[in-house]
Amino acid sequence: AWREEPEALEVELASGSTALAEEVRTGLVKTPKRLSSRFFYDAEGSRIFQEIMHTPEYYLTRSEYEILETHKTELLQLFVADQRPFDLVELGAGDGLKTKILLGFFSEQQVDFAYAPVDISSDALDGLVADIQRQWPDLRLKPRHDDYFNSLHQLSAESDARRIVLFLGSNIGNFTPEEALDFYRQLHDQLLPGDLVLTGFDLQKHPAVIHAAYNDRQGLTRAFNLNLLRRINRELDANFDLSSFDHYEVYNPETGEARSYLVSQKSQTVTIRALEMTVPFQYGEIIHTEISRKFTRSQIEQLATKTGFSVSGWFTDCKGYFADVVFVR
Ligand code: AVI
Repeated sequence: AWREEPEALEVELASGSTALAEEVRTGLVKTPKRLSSRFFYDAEGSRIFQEIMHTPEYYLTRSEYEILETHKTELLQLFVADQRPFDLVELGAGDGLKTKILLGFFSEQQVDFAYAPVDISSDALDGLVADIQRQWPDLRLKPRHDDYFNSLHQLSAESDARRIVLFLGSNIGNFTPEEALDFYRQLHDQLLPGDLVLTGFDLQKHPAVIHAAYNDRQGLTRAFNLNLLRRINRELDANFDLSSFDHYEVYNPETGEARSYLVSQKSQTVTIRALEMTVPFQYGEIIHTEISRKFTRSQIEQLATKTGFSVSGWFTDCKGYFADVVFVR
């Protein structure tokens, strides 16, 4: 339904829909059409993602949880090896569920460290900080509501603690190969020799296992993908009919890429009022929305060496589905 109040729209556009507007303006005129998965995470998208992490098919979260629980002592040994206090800097902290395994253990062991969660969403960050203060009142916290690299820069200006960067949950898999290289190059620029990066990588495995993780039976991944259209309707005053788009995912074991699409189920035209734009769709036409890349060990090692790091720790779950890998600068 159209909204009649232009003022309300202006306020919304001013308060953060600009990046989405730019993405929609440029992405929906490309062939094939595309929208970045960066825009999945409005309040509803973040809520659905939390539910996906609990589905039987989405093994990634459980695998990483197992790794951190099983290997927390070895991880701590790596983190304190040079006898310095450290800042545990978590990029894209979200609800910090897995990180709490480490925070609880390090607190119990009276380790000298501070936790610096970094998230662009202040809602997620405020919730996490309140939660941690309640659970571990003595834990030193340095939350940063900012861009990843600005935050790292500020943290290094404030103290000379060793920096240990956490980038968990296979978030790295949502980058293109070029973006992933660029990400580690920028980390390399911000860090000092001896600093560490712990990344969660989803590994290549039987394609059927991966395919199922992005096609859960409850339809949550479908709802997650379609929610992007709902967000565009709300924030850019568009009229996507959600019932005439479907979710489709393919996993290609040759490239290690799971790709998600929205598929138009009929020939239709969508109007995006805030952009004064109409977008025609053919029957069966797709919008590419997400890449979730799965890695081999040698790809991960190459990523480290190409960007000036070396691999100093490699931890997997008992099925070998997922790896938490420590890079040293
Ligand atoms: C956040 N990211 C690592 C998830 C993934 O597996 O690519 C997002 C997701 N997309 C569909 N299900 C979960």
